[in-house]
Amino acid sequence: MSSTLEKLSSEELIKMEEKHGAHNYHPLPVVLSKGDGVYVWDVEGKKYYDFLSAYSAVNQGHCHPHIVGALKKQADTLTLTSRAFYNDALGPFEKFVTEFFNFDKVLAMNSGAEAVETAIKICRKHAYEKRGIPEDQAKIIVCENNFHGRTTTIVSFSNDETARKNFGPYTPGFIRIPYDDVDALDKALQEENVAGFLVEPIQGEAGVFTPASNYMAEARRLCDKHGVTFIADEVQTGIARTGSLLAVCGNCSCEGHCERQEDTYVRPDIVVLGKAISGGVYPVSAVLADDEIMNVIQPGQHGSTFGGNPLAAKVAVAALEVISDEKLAQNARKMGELFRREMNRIIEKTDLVTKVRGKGLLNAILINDTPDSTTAWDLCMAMKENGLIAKPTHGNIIRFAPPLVMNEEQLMDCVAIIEKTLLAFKK
Ligand code: IF1
Repeated sequence: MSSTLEKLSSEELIKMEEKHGAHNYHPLPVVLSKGDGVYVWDVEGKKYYDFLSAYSAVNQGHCHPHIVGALKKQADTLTLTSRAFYNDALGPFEKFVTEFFNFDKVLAMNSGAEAVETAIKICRKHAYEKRGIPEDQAKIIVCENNFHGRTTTIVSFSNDETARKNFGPYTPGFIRIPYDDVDALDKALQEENVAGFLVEPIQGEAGVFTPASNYMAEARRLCDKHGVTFIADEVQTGIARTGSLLAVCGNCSCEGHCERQEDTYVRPDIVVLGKAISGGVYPVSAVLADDEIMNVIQPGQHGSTFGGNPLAAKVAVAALEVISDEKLAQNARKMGELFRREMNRIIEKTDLVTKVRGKGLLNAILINDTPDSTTAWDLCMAMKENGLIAKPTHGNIIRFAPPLVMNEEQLMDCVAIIEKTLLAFKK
């Protein structure tokens, strides 16, 4: 048995995962052992810019001292009570979060998928008990190319065969429509027993598809017109990633976290949060809603062992304080505009990239090759050699999502690495 003190190489650690771990991922061959702010280091000590941020969970930067400090302090005090009893951390977390996002109530869970499942359950229950939809008949509208997690119910309404094949039988009660298509939404809302519309304000995994600027406002208008619950999945786009506290509204009603980005203020009925609500320090997710909707959940009807535990509560409050105190939404907006300007400048110099799209610091470039080509992967491998790590999503699209604490000098350093890699790349 090798001693845990023995320093294993990247190669040895990759082999160890291959042998002992399920093969449910195909990571880039880099083995990280340290993170600080926008940087990560591999086991051999090579330094990289992190341009994925653990899929937008590390918006506040790796190992942010304020968040890690909150974790350490609470870890020495009380980590888990279960909800069989009260504790002195959950109430203050719930007060902080509901005031931060301007909703009456929050239901804390652990993973993003759990929070999406929670939103689906609340939406269905509210439809039966408050909107008179016959029990077991509720339908929820979702979009083509959605990604909301990997539970059996969630993959039931996915159209990504890799994510859903051979996981049936599938959960019924979902209608799938094209994304960013207001007419298709209006038509689907006229079907019988529609309870909700679940949508990502920007489709992340699908390849950072940014819809028309009025799509969320139109979704709000149509859900109001048909009396349907509007559910925004902000697990990836939320917590300042797109230049606003929440992507759905393009601003937030709580002054100070970000200024108005769109001229309309869109407020969903249910918001789903995860990832960066804890700054990537601890699994925390949450569902926000007002009393009229949230109060359909009564004691014993939903929960989880770790949901809203003291450690999660303290970490999440600290993580959100960082978002506000360091004005990360404003920085994401400014750095994102600079990044897309620079990417468009580079696109003029190479036929390898056809487009850049995104909002705030959630961006992606489209590689001029087929989705089944290895070009995007090979480019990520070349960028890794040049000190920047990112990973393709769906074949020929590379997502770029650095921590929101990135400053202009660091961003321009990353642009130089991307430009150097693209201009030197030979297919
Ligand atoms: C993986 C990407 C995928 C999400 C949205 C809910 C969840 C996610 C909008 C579920 C999770 C993660 C999952 C991770 C890779 C990453 C991801 F889009 F961010 F890149 F897969 F699509 N809603 N996204 O993006 O949250 O249960 O994971 O906490 O599964 O490979 P989770």
